[in-house]
Amino acid sequence: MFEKLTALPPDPILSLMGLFRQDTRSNKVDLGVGVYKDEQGNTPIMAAVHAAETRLLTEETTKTYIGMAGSALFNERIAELLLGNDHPAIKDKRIVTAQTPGGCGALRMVAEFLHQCAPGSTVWVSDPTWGNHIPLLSSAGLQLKTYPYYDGVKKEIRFDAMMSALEQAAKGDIVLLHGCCHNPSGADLDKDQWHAVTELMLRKGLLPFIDIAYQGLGDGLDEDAYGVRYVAAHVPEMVVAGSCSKNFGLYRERVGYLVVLSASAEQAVNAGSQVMTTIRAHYSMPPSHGAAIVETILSSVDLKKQWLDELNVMNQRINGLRRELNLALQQQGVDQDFSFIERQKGMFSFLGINKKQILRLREEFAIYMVDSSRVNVAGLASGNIEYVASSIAAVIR
Ligand code: PLP
Ligand code: TYF
Repeated sequence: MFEKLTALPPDPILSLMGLFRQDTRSNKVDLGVGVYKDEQGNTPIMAAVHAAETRLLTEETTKTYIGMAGSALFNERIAELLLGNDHPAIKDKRIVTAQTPGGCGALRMVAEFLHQCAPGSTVWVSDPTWGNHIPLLSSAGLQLKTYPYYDGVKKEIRFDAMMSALEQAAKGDIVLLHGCCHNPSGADLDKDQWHAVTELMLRKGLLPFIDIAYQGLGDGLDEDAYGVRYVAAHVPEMVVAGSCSKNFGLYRERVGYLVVLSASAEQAVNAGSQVMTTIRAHYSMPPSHGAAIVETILSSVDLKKQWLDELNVMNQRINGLRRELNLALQQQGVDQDFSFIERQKGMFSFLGINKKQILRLREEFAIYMVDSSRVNVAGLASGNIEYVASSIAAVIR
């Protein structure tokens, strides 16, 4: 059965991680995979996570199965973190939340659920979008179309072109939006743009699908959730796929969640039963440990404060590195304007350099980034920023 198989291309981001690991040069810099790094280049376990784990170790009493939706307390706390405590969608019991294996698990379960509701529906994704969106959504049977999003020359959102494309969408089509910290461009919708796209989706009967994997790593937890909260307050139905990988640093524990907003509490009950059936058909129940950590942190005043402080340090470090990289490039006397790096949000920006220059950075300077020129800003540090800036200057001259 397997003898006719051919090898498929690897995930370009994860395979770059492997190349970086094999590189023995001591000055190597990893700007590839989107994980947060501290000044020393480590991705540490957050202190609040460690403290919550210690509590769990002594207080956890059973390892029996949890249900298909995961932990009810996790689901309640995470919905509050996403939407805010007093959101009408929560008060009106119009949402169903389920703990999932990472944001990827949430994306796939939402896609399966949507395919179950309306087989073969069309999802509009931004051009460009995160590479994994394509297999995660299309493998569930959804059709993909793209709307223009990022202008690589002007370094800004192509908002008019995006709106014109979405005007062509048919009633019932799905629109995938990044809640904040757009991966890969770092260019986010502003408030007026969120209002306008919400109005368009309402008017045309489109279903909003928001992927939020970086809440708290842009401007702050509430600021980064502006779009999700606004859309949820104005539309009858929407779906959300969220991740705790970055903002809790729980990557390998696989913690995420999905939210389905329905038009009424009665419809939410039915939607919930459909979501659980979907989950049952795939993995039955999510892993517990990571979500138990999140729920412990969000249920404790002191652990929550500790986590918020740590998250603030992370987002301030990223925003500081954005300013420093722009400044360091200016000091190299480059002709290009890199001020867009300062305006963009989250871990990623496109440097806007070509493949040859990217390869030269990797081979000659041991600086790694994905082929699109997307860099993970969090991979910079005061110890390497001059080196990175001078190397970029060398290859773009
Ligand atoms: N969505 C986006 C845009 C991402 O960048 C990520 C990245 O890690 C995810 C979803 C899902 O992440 P995970 O499955 O690791 O929680
Ligand atoms: O875009 C990134 O770098 C992160 C991490 O298959 C990631 O979102 C990359 C590839 C992948 C899963 C996660």
